[in-house]
Amino acid sequence: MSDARNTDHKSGRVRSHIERLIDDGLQPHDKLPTERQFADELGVSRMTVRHALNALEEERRVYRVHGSGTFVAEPTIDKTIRLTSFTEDMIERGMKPSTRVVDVGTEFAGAAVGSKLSLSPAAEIARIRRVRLADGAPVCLETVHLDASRVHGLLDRELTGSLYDLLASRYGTVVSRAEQRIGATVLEPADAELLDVAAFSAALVVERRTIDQHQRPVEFTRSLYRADRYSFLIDIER
Ligand code: 16G
Repeated sequence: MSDARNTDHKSGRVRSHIERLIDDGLQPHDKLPTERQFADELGVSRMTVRHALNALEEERRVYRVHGSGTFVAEPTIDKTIRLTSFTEDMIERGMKPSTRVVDVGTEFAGAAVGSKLSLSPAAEIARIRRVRLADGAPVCLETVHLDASRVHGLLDRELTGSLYDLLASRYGTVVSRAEQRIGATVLEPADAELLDVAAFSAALVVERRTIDQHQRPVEFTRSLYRADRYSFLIDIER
């Protein structure tokens, strides 16, 4: 085996060892043994341990604090780029979704949202702001905009379940495709409080414009995801 492959092979073994250690009972923010301890225990060089830790840090399974050591990271939710609802996402990941409705109301579409929903700026839209939770922890703050004329009575309903299910079962609207823009931002203090993180924490901002089965725009949603709990996974093929 060449030196490089040998190093890869060894650091792969160290990495599996550390992953097992995490899976078998360590909790988020628990401290891991030092590089030296791993090296002594597994009979490899510290460099090999460092390679393994680098890979785990890149995958956000661990994080390092300069001068203190390496710690177990909070699990992140890898969201695949398929058109799924928050509820489907969480269930697929074996987590329990729940929702806290922050506020709902109607307002004028305005120029920006109107153009996304192909509505006049003076048209009425329904606006729903909800915190979405995974296993009880807030991960996302969503602001949904819908053409109010297509969702009569929606805002009087219980909105703690799946919006996509409600749109399909009550209004015959099936989401079929979406355009999505993903960017980086920091959370304003009020939004940070809703997501239970410090003001100005990093977040991913995702704008989604969803199209229904008749090729009409249904939803324009701006979602703020906690950057420490969320990442997007993109399958690419050549
Ligand atoms: C996702 C969508 C959001 C949609 C919601 C419906 C992204 C970026 N956003 O959070 O646009 O309104 O799912 O989920 O994926 P629900 O059916 O569980 O309410």
